[in-house]
Amino acid sequence: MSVNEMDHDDEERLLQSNQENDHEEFRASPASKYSKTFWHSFLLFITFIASIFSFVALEHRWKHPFTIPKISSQEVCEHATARPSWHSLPLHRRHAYTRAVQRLTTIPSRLGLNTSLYDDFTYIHIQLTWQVHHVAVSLPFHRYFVHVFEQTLQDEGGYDGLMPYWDWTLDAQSPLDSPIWDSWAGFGGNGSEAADSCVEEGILGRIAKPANYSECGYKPHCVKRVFDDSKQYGMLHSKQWNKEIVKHIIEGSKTYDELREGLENGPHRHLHLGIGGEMPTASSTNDPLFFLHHSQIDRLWWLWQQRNPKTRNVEFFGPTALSDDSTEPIRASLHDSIKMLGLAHDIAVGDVMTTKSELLCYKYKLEL
Ligand SMILES: [Cu+2]
Repeated sequence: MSVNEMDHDDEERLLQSNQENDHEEFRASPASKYSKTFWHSFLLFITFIASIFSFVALEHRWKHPFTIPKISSQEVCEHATARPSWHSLPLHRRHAYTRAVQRLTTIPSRLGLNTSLYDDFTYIHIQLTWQVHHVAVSLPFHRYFVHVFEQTLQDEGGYDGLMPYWDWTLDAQSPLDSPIWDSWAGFGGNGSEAADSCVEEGILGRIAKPANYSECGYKPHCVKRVFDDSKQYGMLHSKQWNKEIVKHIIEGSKTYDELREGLENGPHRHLHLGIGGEMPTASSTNDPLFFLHHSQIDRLWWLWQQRNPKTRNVEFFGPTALSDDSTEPIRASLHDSIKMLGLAHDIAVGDVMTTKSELLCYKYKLEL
């Protein structure tokens, strides 16, 4: 008998005995057979559920490679709180705000960059500059951008208030005396001549490495201000952002595009130009004044909307970033997406047309 034959016989005997055992088992205990089948199916079911979960998790991770904080999402915003005017905040609250901003410069990037969470905002503003300025989406983009900053200040900067706005019309008579320049309860003033226009006081002086990105890419540098005392526009161009000018735009703009254009090329632009230095560039976000300035622009759009909310809360049109390259004019739409490049979720313009929505929940005082 060969070795192979012996193996074959052994195998057959083993198989027979197993089958007998199986039959024995079946005859002896039908319940245990059922319980075995149950456990097999149960295990299969668990494996199936587990694979679905891991697929969903992987898919999510692929789409959102960074930890994106949940942006507040109320079912209905019933009690919107008013964002405060910088001028109305007590000094210690103003200081607390600057401390929270400062904290963001010490927290690692949410985008996975080698720089800070604060730098993320500048990085994104530079990346998107050509898509979000001088086009219809300019106002909704900045509304959402400021909201993401406000949430970040609250969640990671330890700030327990709403985003303040800088109503510069209150300072138009005497721009240099604005409380905004205070070095403890504000953002410091003009750049220092001795330091090549770098701002050395206030929060910008306290930050070890003030800014990491400029229009040219990664470039650690100080933040500059070069106040412009223009003959034509006045100190810091204040003749272009006083109350009369703003009133004229809000009361005179019949359409969204007219308002957007009036604000963006008027007070908005002249404030950036008047402060000078970093402010009139794509990396203007490096100057923390950016967010208070844009909160104010957001407020002016909001005030215009309140004058006819039914129409103006859905009125959105004007040029898009693609208009120039296309033979057919492309119409801006409420479905246009607002990208946040991983800093927060992308949304649609329609999601931020009102500040009392599933996404946003704030208001401003009604008076101009
Ligand atoms: Cu901008």
